[in-house]
Amino acid sequence: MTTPLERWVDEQAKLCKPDKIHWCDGTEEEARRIVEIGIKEEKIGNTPVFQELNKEAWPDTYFHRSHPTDVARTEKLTFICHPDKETAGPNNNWMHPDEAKEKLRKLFDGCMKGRTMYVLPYMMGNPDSPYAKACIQITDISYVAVSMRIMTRMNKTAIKKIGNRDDFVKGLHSVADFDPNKRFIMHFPEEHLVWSIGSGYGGNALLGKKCFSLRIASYLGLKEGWLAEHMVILGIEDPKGNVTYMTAAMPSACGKTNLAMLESALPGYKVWILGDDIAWLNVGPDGRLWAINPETGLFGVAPGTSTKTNPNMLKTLKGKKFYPTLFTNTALNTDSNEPWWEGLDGDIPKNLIDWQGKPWRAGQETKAAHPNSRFTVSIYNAPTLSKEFDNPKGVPISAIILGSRRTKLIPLVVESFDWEHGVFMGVRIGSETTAAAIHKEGVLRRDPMAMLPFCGYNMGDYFRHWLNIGKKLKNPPKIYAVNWFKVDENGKFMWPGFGENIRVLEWIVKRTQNKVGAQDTALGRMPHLKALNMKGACVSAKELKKLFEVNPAEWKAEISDINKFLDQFGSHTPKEIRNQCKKLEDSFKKECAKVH
Ligand code: GTP
Ligand code: SPV
Ligand code: MN
Repeated sequence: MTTPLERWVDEQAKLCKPDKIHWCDGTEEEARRIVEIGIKEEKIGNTPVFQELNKEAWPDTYFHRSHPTDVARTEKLTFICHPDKETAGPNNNWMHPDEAKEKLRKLFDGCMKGRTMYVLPYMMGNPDSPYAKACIQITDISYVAVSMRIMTRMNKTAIKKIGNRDDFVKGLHSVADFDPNKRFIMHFPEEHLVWSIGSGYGGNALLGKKCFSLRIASYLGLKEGWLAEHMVILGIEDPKGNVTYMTAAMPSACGKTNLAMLESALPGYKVWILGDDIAWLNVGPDGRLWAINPETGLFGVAPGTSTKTNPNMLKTLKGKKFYPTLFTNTALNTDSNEPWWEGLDGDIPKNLIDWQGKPWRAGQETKAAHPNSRFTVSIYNAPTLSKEFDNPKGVPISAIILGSRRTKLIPLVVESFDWEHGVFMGVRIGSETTAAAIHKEGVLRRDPMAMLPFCGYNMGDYFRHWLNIGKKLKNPPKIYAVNWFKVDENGKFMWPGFGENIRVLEWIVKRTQNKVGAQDTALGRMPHLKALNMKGACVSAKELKKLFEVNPAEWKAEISDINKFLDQFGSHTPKEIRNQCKKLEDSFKKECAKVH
């Protein structure tokens, strides 16, 4: 007797017509064999899928160069296929499921001829966790098969968990011929199903990540009463050894991985990582919010990573616990066969080829590493991995941080008055765009809770869902808006960031422990400047004051932009959110917020 899983795989094979089918068991031995295939047999254009890097400097580490048109998530080609458009909301591209399937069935038909179909069974979350989900992805490229081993718990457990069930999470992926005109990432939330074709890159192709753990899972969360969020999870240990757990939502390429890996600039503090991109949040029986990270890997931005900005990441990349580590679209030092990117320590190597394989000289206008070049590495390699990482219950969350990249306007840190006000702070997140997705860089776009590209249903309903979760929490976390990216008149970052961010986190920890006061302003509660530990920081008193400056004229324009953004959700926008916006407007009318 065949199982629903076997039948499903069989149907996909009939459609895609691969030469071979390989059911992965997720072992290291198997991963080594698949990497060999990527080195010797599989190619993208003329480039082998994998190239081995300098073994002494980078053991078990491989370089991958993507198709030149395939370097980031493609939001324009990403669709949420609910039966009706209203459920998908104005935040998503929508196509009727029947139309989407008809369109893609033609593209999938025979797309794996001459190739191997890899069947990847994987768990999102510890299999012992009540919050974990059993999933299957099909792919036709070694790079994705190996990446999924790093990013998820890929092994036979998922097959056991699925057993005879039909409601497992299904993902069908093919790189096809990488034609950007035939590239689509289609989500069918009702069926827990993703169809992705034409891209081998990150969030487009590793279907456990953004496609399932955010877009589909956010919809499951709406139905089942939990939240799937684009958030870091971290534990902050104070000098007494108490650990405070928090999550932080920040749009793509706005500092999540760096925050999760933070090396404290304040003596006595330690930051433990539990996750750098995705958090699933559940209301526990104790009325607190509990977080698990469904992933097991880090798919992080390489440029800017150095021993100065992120020493723990470099240690993680050199770690040897889990096979293998990958670099995608960095530059290469051809003398030493090592990866290189802008911002890495040391002198610029003499002989470099850029991310497309062309010779590159210092001073050249284009970047050597693609700005969205990334590494894929196991979280188990991190020297700062929290001992709670595998805890099936997750960790209890005392604070939620909401970050964004704003060169003006948003102060260094502000605490919300309460849950509802905090949800509003999340709803109004706007960020200046980066290279993590294909669009013009440096333009402000509103990105509520950093979830705009990842919410699998109408965002107005999502705001309501956040408010409802708050009602179930007896002990809700405190909520904070932060901004590491304010610049001075010369365009220079005013806040040193990275390890220095602990100064803000320390204040947050002390707030959750009721050990420090705050001052009420129109925006929320701000620290008394003296309460921030600035010992040893290169920030003058004048600059620090500027980091908290609030300009009512700028806020007037901001509030009008927020309202315009909310208009598109019509009656789906909860009236509580509109009221919060009105309250903010009124308080600016009454007084100009000042920090003393
Ligand atoms: P995704 O993986 O796309 O979701 O990105 P992310 O949010 O994990 O961002 P990441 O930590 O990789 O940082 C993105 C970029 O922001 C990198 O170039 C970092 O060097 C830079 N960055 C991170 N933290 C800080 C900070 O505190 N200050 C400044 N100035 N830059 C930062
Ligand atoms: C992001 O863009 O938020 C990422 C990279 O984490 S990707 O996995 O490509 O979505
Ligand atoms: Mn991300």
